[in-house]
Amino acid sequence: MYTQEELIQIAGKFDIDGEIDSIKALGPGFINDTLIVKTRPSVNGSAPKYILQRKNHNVFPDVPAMMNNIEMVTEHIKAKVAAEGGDPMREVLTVIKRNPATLTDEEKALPHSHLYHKDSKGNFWAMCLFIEGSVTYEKADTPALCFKGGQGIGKFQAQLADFTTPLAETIKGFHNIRWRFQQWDESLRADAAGRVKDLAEEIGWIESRKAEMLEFWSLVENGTIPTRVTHNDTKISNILFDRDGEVLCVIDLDTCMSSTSLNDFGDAIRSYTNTGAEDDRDLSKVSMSIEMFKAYAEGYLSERKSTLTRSELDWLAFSARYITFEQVLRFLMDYIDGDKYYKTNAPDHNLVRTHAQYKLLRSMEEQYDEMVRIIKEF
Ligand code: GN1
Ligand code: MG
Repeated sequence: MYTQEELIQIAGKFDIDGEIDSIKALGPGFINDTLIVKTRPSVNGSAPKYILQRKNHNVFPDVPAMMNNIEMVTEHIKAKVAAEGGDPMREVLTVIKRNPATLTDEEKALPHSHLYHKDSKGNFWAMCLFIEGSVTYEKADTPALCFKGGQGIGKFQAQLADFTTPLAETIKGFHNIRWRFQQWDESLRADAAGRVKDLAEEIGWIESRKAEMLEFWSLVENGTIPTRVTHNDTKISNILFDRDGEVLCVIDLDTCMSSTSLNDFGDAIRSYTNTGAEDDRDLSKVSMSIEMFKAYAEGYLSERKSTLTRSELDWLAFSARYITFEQVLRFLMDYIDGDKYYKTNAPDHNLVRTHAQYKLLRSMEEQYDEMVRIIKEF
């Protein structure tokens, strides 16, 4: 826990305009701590706000390299937006750098030290500009919103299609199911929280799908499915919309790195189309809305149809099952590990998430033929 004074001191390490008024928690992130920094109105009346984040260095072992990824990617998109006559301060995140006056000689010698602050407790902080008039959703309430979200992710991928500088891998094997199964075997063996004995059914859900998931991933490994710069965490709450429902920009770029574009599609379907919550205790509420699937796919393909390869199009519908399966595995694995990765609000929170995501996966499996048909239609 940090006091308001400590937070003000941390925020002061960054190059912000104006005097800090308050710093408060924002949003339900599972990994980082996110805060909003408000400033007092200046003489010209402006009072910019900032997003201050404590980056979770247990999850992201190299925060400086991650911040460098984010800086490079956002600069690339900024140039694109500006060239197209858009507003580079609203249509892409703006990384706020360190106030140069606060950088010590020791810090200056470290890589990318202008992009983060490491405090006396050993925690890492980074800042970006808050975009005024932006809204986020935890759940898509209309097909129109799904369509826009699909367009937004499609556009984001398109803006980065010609980005060729290698990006650091911020989390090893993030959406690599072969690696996840290695971690899984390790978790089962360790049984750190003594929970494995009660999880025979859930473990069966994972093991029974292992072969089909690895089969899909081997197509990425052998290059049949290409690798591109992707976001890797495209849940609906990671998009900022304006008040008219238009996409402003994609946020939470911590996992932006090289992977298959299919993961972005699959993860979006996992979150946009869920008729319930990701951690719904009432499983009767959870299912995949085919209407929302159709709307998202249409929006996404309106931006990407001509640039995706045959193999990407062929596996697009399956990617939703792949990522949802991976999420079931990750929540269950964290439950088995004793809740080390995701923030939880109850002792069984990760198990509740596991069940809810499994219900969603089942719903996708049941509607799979229809999903494939819809993609073909587009
Ligand atoms: C995490 O960072 P956040 O809270 O948007 C997680 C995603 C999961 C998601 C589940 C770095 O997303 O991979 O899909 O929770 N991010 C990381 O809601 O693990
Ligand atoms: Mg994230």
